[in-house]
Amino acid sequence: MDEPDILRKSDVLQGLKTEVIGREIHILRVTSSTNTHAMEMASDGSPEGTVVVAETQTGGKGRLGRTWASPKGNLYFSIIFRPNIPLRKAPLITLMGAVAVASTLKAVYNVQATIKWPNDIFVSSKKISGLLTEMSAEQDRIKHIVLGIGINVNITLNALPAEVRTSATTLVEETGQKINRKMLLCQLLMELERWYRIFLGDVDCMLREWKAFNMTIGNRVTVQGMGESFEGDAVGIDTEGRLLIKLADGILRPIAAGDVTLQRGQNSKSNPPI
Ligand code: BT5
Repeated sequence: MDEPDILRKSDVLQGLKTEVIGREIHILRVTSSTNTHAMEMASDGSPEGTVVVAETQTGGKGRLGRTWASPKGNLYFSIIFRPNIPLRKAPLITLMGAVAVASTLKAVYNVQATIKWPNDIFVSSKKISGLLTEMSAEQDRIKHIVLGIGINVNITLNALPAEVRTSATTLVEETGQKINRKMLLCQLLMELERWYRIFLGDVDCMLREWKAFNMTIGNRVTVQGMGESFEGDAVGIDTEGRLLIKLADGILRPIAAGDVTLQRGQNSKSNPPI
């Protein structure tokens, strides 16, 4: 007999009102990483909008070699994009995805989600979702981008490794209700399609929404990465999605990658560096 809460392709397709994203969808019981799977499919020619979902991942990936704990009961999925945009704009796909996740959580579950640059979604100062973007490019041309999204949904926090448990939350925890994962997945894919369209036509509109959800700008931060660490004030975001840090001498330094830790107590304990 089927497990009651298993995602089925026919159910998802029935609930999905999109034109591109998820029209080709692969739902797996288990894979090492939906991102790795989708990157392989993209290299083999799978079309834009192809989605790979897994009930659990044995090697869920975070950024910079970190891991994403992937017990059953959450959502783990990756989407193939083939945008006709300059390479330097590729990081904006992560921001676009974060806007879609945060706005779905707000619109459907009335959960106040905030985005921590570049790829974390927080609720009640705890991490509920992380995004991982991977890309294949040649010279200045993007071949494909895979956007992977993990969201903690119906698990109990005990299902997460001890070191993550205190800094993580789940949708069931935040809403007090067991979540229909099929509906959540459909809503997310529809919102992703909406924001992907907006992003392609009007980056500024997407960035305005990102700013409305963000928790990073306006804070003093420590930036780590590229073998250095420094402090500054996060004052804005540029049109390539780089975080603008104002240094002590007043100079603005754009950050394309790295770990940002917020100071002034906000999440500084519960929030591991991204
Ligand atoms: C991320 O990395 O947050 C990106 C996570 C992307 C996961 C999705 S799932 C579908 C797709 N397939 C993949 O293989 N990956 C993507 P980062 O910013 O590096 O954060 C990783 C850190 O988050 C870890 O070092 C832990 O501290 C914490 N963490 C790990 N699992 C977590 C979880 N389930 N909930 C909350 N925090 C977690």
